Amino acid sequence: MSGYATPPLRPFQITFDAATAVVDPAGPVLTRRMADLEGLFRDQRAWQELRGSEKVVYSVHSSPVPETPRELPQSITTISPGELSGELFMTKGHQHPDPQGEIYLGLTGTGGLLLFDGAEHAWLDMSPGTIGYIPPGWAHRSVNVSADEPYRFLAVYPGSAGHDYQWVLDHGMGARAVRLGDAFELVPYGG
Ligand code: PAN
Ligand code: ZN
Repeated sequence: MSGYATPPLRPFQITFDAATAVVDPAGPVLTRRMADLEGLFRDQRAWQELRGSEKVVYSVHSSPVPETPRELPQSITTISPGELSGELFMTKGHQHPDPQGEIYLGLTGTGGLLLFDGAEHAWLDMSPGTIGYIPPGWAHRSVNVSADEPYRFLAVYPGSAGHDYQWVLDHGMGARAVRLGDAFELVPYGG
């Protein structure tokens, strides 16, 4: 299977391999490279230079549960270790147009969940076994804070929530995660 299943769904089991992110049965797989991350990194000149890079910044493996009302889709995201002018590799980030909660479960590596409600930002450290709760109305972006290991997590979200990427381009995320020696720091979004 390589797409979403058609409701009504029968009960079924989904296995996933935390070491590879392979989901079985498989739904859609998304791969994000630099070219897909336009307008998101602070250093736009450095982004322009790397926009043709084949390097995968992150991938998203979904199960076949569709993004339709009353269903509960899931996906596994893997963010490569890396940075652009110090800014750590991250997902695009989005807001759910129909505000509803979502949970993330850390699987491998170490990362962070950056949340922004338009006024205030919050940061949750994520590692294997951590559940990060995203309340309704908080835009969210994930960041790999490790210098050498992929960060991988499971997301479970309401099928009717939708995904608004323009919101982050318009409002930012309140902060950015940048490398600081062996660690990282959060700096103001525009800084
Ligand atoms: C996650 C994200 C996934 C990729 O499944 O969609 O981590 O991040 P972007 O969608 O911001 O590129 C989720 O939050 N779903 O709602
Ligand atoms: Zn989401």
